[in-house]
Amino acid sequence: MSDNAPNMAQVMAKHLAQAGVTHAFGYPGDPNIEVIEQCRREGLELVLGRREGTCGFMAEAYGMLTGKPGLVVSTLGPGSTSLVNAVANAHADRAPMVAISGQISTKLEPYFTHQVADHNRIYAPITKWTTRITPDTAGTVMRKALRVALADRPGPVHLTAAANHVTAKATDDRVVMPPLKSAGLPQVFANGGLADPLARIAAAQKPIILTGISALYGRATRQLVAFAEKAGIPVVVAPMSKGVFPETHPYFAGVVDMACNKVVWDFLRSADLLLCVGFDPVELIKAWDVRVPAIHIDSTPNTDQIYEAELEVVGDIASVLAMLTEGYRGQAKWAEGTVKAFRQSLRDAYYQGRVSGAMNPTDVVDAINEAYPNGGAIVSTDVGSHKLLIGQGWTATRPNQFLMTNGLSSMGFSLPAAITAAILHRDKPVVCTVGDGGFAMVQGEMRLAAAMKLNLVAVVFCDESLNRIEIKQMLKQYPSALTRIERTDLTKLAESMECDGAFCDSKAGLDRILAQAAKGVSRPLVVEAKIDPAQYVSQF
Ligand SMILES: Cc1ncc(C[n+]2csc(CCOP(=O)(O)OP(=O)(O)O)c2C)c(N)n1
Ligand SMILES: [Mg+2]
Repeated sequence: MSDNAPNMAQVMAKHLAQAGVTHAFGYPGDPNIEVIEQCRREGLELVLGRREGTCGFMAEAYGMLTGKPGLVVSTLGPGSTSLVNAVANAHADRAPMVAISGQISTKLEPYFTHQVADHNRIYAPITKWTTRITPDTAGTVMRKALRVALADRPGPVHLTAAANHVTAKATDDRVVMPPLKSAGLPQVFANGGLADPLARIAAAQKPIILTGISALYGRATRQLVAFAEKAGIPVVVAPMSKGVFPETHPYFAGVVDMACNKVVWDFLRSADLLLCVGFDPVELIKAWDVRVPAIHIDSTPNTDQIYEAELEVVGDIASVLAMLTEGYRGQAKWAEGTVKAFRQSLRDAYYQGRVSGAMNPTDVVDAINEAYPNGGAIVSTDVGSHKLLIGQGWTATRPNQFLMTNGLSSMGFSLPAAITAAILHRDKPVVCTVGDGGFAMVQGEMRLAAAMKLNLVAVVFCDESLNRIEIKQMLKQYPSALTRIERTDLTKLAESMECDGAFCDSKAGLDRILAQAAKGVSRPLVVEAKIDPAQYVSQF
């Protein structure tokens, strides 16, 4: 170790910068200021969310959109415990993340009580890897952290950096990048029967593709489209991966487990072979109830066993699909018209239950589709009744233009995720859709959006209800309990945070607001969209 050897925080920041990480989302406290400073010196843009939990969602969305680890930095004790929800969310959503928390100095940690929490016990169950980083392990731990966070399936790693270690000279200071992408020839696993996926597909009359986040994160869109077109197979998409297959494509066949889910499940049940292409069962809201033979095509083996697959083709999903397309010799399995008729039946179900004279939830989704046609915005959604609707109703045309949590499904995700999208894509409009409950959890972040001058529109589905749960109380004929939420005047709230605000209670009113907003906003805009939630009941 030479005199000018870097300190531990420098080694950490250098690894992150070399891995292509461009932003650090975080909240400060004594023991992490050295990490923050070294990230700054490495050229990372620092983003101060208003609490660690939302900083974590911002980092999660960074991982989703870029495929690089989202970096979030917290202090010890209350900072690290505040971050837990977002790290757990990234874990279930398979988003690559490096979360770094400070800690009291090592000589106090074993017995001291003030602000000391045992990170290992808190984070181990909700990360792919949790460890301490020390000056004599810094390079190796960072290399492993990056590799683990990015390896399939991706997810979060949590590192604890003690106050006395961050400034100490690192003895393990080599900065070496591990491979950050997957490659390699696929392996085929079969238990008797046909071990040739092409022969198995050839034997099927009505195969359907069910795709999901592993295909999205595996950047397999081009190959997926080519295969669906050549083999003439309809594609059903899992919610978080919306856009992995263009929803304007003649072979698009809906989103599973969102609004009108019965229609989509019945369609899947009508297949004689399912091709599960990067479909991650973490997205299933209900138990799997499809007794159709399946082929699992994924970057990881079918270790979940949520569905039975007679054949597994495991490898880089894009490469597997390219090989299948190359080798496919048959006719198109489905006529485009049949898929179109199915889409129409899904559409009809989607519009059921409208209340005339009121603004229905589908009106809000229609207004967004019309104001930003052809997938002309990056859209995020929160969790609740509105999510199930957006999940089915927003027309996503490209990958990485849609942000949703459907693994852990934590409320409060949408706004911080939209902020990340707006930071990364300043040229594109970003529309955050969110319920009034979820918005109330994180609305303080609008101040950050204003400070960063983001081109962001938050459309709040205002029904004075935690509707998704209130509906379930109604179905049990229970009274609403803990599910009514008082109205907030969102225009006043927005203005107090250097944003613009607008109120509407009709589709025409919302159309006017969004037509203007779609041209670009000089300040972030909060739209209080007062809806009648009655329509939701007929869709779920
Ligand atoms: C952090 C968190 N707490 C509670 C829940 C359970 N939950 C799911 S949806 C929902 C209601 C959401 O209400 P709102 O944001 O107003 O959306 P709406 O259902 O009304 O569209 C609740 C409480 C959750 N998913 N996440
Ligand atoms: Mg609500």
